[in-house]
Amino acid sequence: MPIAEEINPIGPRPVRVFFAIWPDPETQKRLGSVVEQLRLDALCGGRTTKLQNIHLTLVFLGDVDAGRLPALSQVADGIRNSGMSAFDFTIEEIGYWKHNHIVYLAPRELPAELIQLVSILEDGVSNAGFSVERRPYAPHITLMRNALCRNLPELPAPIAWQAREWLLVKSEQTSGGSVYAPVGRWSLE
Ligand code: 2AM
Repeated sequence: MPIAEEINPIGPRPVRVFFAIWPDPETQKRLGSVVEQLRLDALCGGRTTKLQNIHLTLVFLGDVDAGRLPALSQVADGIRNSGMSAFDFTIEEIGYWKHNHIVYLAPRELPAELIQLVSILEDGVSNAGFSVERRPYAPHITLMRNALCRNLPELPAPIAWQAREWLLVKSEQTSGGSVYAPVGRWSLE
């Protein structure tokens, strides 16, 4: 029997985690109201993201051992101490990915600060020994899952988002869908 299992009979406990930014309650409402405004449930069917779950993922880590969470927080502490800037951006696009049946919102233009934060986070976590998916970053806010859409209308109006902090979030899959819980938060200056 491997030594690790003798010490901890339960073995490593994987938790699914990701770094993300979360909208403030007003922005959250505006983003969520797009579903109703555009009648997306009638148009595409599928499952609407709960208001409190609306977010923009920065870096997805997937399953990591729970004992490694402090190492992830340390990476984020180091980045915060190097003074990352707060930034504003605008959500102007709505789209549909056929391959995974997701309806999403996205910014048309990516602020330099967002790109910088993602790239510093990716470098930080991979230097700390975590594996990060190196596929091109496609920032998006998932609005609906299991959707089947043909043509989508345009977004009625742009939605402004002021990013002032970023979070490390734990994701649990339950029968009622994903439940997200923040593990840590770091402010942007
Ligand atoms: P999604 O909404 O497009 O599924 C929690 O699952 C967050 O991580 C979601 O924003 C999810 O994006 C994103 N995510 C899940 N799997 C991912 C992967 N393999 N690569 C990048 N992001 C992923």
